[in-house]
Amino acid sequence: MKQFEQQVFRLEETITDKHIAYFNKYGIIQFKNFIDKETVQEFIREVDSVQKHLITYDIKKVNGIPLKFGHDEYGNSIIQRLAFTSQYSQKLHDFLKDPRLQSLIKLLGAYAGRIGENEKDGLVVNHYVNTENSQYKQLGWHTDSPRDLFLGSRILPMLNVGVHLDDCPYENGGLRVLPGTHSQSLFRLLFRKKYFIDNNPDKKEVGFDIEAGDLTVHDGRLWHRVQQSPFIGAKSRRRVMYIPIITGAYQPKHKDSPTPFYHRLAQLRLKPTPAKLAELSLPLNTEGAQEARA
Ligand SMILES: O=C(O)CCC(=O)C(=O)O
Ligand SMILES: [Fe+2]
Repeated sequence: MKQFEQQVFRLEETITDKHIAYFNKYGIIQFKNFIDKETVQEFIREVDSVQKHLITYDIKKVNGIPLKFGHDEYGNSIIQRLAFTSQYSQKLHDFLKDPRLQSLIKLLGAYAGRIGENEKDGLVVNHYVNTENSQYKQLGWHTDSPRDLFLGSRILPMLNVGVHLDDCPYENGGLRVLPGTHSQSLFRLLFRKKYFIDNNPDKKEVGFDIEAGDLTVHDGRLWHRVQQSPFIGAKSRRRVMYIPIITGAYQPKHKDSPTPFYHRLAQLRLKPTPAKLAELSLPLNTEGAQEARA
């Protein structure tokens, strides 16, 4: 693996060749202060009101994507993973049109990319907090690419753009990645680690000092995980919005969309033997066949 030289950038109006070169090398890039603190608070309020709406109306899935429910440190119901959040918030919908976000599409190189507001899981909001009843304290090693695995031998690149809504210095846990693994072989993408069940630190992993308002972009093929916070309650809180930037055929989701296999994969905490993966991918193969041929 390439020696990682950690650098932090700023995204003024558009991304630069320097950003692109750094990203191509490591598969991850961090931008400081992408949104200011006031906007962070505004987005937190938006997310809270979307959450309230979904809980009030007892909505468990959005466009086929299951929401993950849990409790905060006061015992209140919270949603620990929201999907398609911008479909419930005009402010978040408008934010996705920010030209600086659009400029990130350049990180896909020759691929024609777009912000997948209505595709994949849409705008995701993850909410990690350590409490007795929290379902979501950490996330095991994975790449974001398994969905594409059996659509053909070529995995389509995608970007996951994280907008961080809480401070999370390295010591608080948070995102850990193996830099450079975005350009690995298909075999390594499948089998470097056990998908989602392996939570062990890797001696080559790197983490970040994140401040609320920072932006991270990682390549979907990069191995990454979320390290649990050593704290409990409010101090362990970590909320991140994820925006998918994708390529390939346009595949919007709608209210009758089926639950895709990669959510079953995460839910089953599957050991990805080739036979199991092939078995699980069957419904997806049918669903995604047109995309693979396109
Ligand atoms: O919370 C994070 O920073 C990463 C989440 C993640 O990797 C995922 O939801 O696929
Ligand atoms: Fe991920």
